[in-house]
Amino acid sequence: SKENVIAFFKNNAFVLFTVAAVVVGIVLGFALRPYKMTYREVKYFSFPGELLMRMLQMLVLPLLVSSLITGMAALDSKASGKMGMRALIYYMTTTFIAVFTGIIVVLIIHPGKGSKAEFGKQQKIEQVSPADAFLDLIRNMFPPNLVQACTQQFKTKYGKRVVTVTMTVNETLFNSTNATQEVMEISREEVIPVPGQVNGVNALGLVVFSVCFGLIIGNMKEQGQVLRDFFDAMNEAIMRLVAIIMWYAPIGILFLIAGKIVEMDDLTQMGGQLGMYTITVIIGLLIHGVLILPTLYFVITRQNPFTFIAGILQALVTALGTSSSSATLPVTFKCLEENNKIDKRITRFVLPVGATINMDGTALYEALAAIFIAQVNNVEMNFGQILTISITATAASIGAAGIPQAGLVTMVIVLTSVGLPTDDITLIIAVDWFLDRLRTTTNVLGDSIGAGIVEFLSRHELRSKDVEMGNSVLEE
Ligand code: DAS
Repeated sequence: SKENVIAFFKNNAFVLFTVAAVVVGIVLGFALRPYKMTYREVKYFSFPGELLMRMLQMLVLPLLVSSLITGMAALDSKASGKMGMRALIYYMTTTFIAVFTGIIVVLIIHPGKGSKAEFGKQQKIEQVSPADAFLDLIRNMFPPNLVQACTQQFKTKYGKRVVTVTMTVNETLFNSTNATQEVMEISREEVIPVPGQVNGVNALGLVVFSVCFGLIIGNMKEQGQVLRDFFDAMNEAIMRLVAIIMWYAPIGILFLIAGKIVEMDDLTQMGGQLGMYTITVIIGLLIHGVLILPTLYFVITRQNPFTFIAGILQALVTALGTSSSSATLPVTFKCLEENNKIDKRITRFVLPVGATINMDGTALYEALAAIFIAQVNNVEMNFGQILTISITATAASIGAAGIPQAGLVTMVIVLTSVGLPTDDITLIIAVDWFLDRLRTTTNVLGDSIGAGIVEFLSRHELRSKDVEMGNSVLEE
């Protein structure tokens, strides 16, 4: 019917605009590079992109809290327990597969080959044990001050670049033995605001709180009704705001990408080891995103994974443009619910948690980068060290906030755990802005496919709940 055609065009117009924005952004960026803009000019030029980041980020906190609370309150504890288990198993399995893929790829390609660098710093660095990293992760699940968890951030600087880190990472670093000293020194350096930078929140702590709170008010009968209605309405209102911001997204993405290309370092730096390293990361992410995750989806659901991916294209492009999985969260919600028709009880529950703790791209990246740095320093990693790297890379990906270049900072945990020099993070900074976008896209893909798989596995619970509530079955 005519309405369908219009709806179809509307949905696809968004995707078309967004993809076109990426292309135009790249072209515009390269066209403007010869003019060698000053720092201030780049800031002015990227302003529309900065605005998009701020708008999306503005929604993340209320969206995360309201969707999780309503999502949990809508399920009984047995059903949510089962779904939670499924989601956690999916997150852990895919993260480990990602780490494993990263390690295999970097060992085979060996991008750090031919390095003559002396490795003299080893003695100076004390090791952070994987236990430290793990304890910090748990510690951050319980923020002592909820208001602070919403606002606290921490900026740090590696070389020329400034990175924002949330409390989650902050505490991990500050509490870990000798890394403390180094990070404190770094944090004292001058901090320059960069475009696209967003405020961090301790999302992990808020997720834990919201899950518990939602479960409680779900069991509170009439007394809890006012709270359930409140968060339900809040969630609905936020999603309407998302719909409006989506119209602005292509413009924002265009300027985010163009601005980044204008200010990036010369590509000649990309030769040699760094170039090989970039290619290795790309190959690893492709294997995970194009091969492993779609296969997993197909094996479990028997549905075409690429139709599913087509539905979330706009979220993937937004991830590419913003390099932040939490800023992308509102778009991921919209794509999965509207295009892929994933049940809201699943998305509300799985997506906020996924965007916070499930980062396949980051996990793959951290393990790969750590081994690359070892290769550059001519250090052979033994099996035990590789095992340590895989554990700390997993913890570091869970602890990393969904904001630009957070993964670069949590690298400190991985490197110190095997006694590699943290200073060498500067070796990979030049390409991180680019690789960050790719791993963020992989992170968002992993979360989305996870939502699809958990929905499929939970179809019986969803259906029986529908019957019990008298809803029209399998419709929402
Ligand atoms: N860019 C982050 C994200 O949003 C994670 C990272 O830096 O690896 O997913």
